[in-house]
Amino acid sequence: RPIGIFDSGIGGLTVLKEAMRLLPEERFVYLGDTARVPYGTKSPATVIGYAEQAAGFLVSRGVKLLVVACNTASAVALPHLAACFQLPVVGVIEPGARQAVKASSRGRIGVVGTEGTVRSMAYNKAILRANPLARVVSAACPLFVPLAEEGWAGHRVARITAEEYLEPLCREGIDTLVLGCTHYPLLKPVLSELLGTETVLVDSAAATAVAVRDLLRERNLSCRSGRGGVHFHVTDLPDRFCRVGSAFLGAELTGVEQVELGGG
Ligand code: DGN
Repeated sequence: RPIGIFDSGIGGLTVLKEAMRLLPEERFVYLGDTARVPYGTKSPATVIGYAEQAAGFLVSRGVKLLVVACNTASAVALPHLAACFQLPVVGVIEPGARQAVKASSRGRIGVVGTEGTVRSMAYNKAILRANPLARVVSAACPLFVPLAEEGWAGHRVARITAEEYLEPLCREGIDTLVLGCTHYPLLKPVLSELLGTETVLVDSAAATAVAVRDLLRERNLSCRSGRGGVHFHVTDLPDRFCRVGSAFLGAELTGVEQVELGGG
């Protein structure tokens, strides 16, 4: 059976990329809710409703495990999804938070994400659960999303934007920065140039792929001899998803199917 993975749009492809790299024998079903993106600016109630429908679609495809690749959806909807569906559910927050605690030398951890993720304090709480002595500062960086989608992650506009957003975190003397949004791994070069080598960048996408592998092993759900592969679904026309998404996945996107999610 395949692994189900959803996001509000193309961003979750950064999580899929890491998961496919780590688990090449597994099959994946990906859903990008492109008709309703962004989730990052919406209220928790709205995001919970969207996430339930997205998860329901994947569960109806017979997936064995659900990956909530969207940070915003993970931040507000994870307990609801785990209660609604009878299968293991992995979000991106917990793995990213644990990785940050491990990587941090002085426990001064910065978190960047969408407005919804930052407002939820989900990373702050998860980090403090793993290290009650940590000091967490967070900042919403909404402009990083369109910059990454525009292919401007390496542009000077991205550098100036990052300087503005990260200035308060730098003032706090962070030693670790969690990239708490699916789009931010694309800005890694700009961010590491800005923060210098002493600040560790934690990529929630990569940490989540490891958590998925560990959970599959633990539950005896790993596929040992498959040929892998992925089937893509979107809720709006596939054109933009294919064009913009290939930079996120690092591969061509083909055979993308448009679907409708029930419940409106
Ligand atoms: N996928 C979203 C996240 O990781 O929070 C970013 C895109 C969005 O919905 N704004």
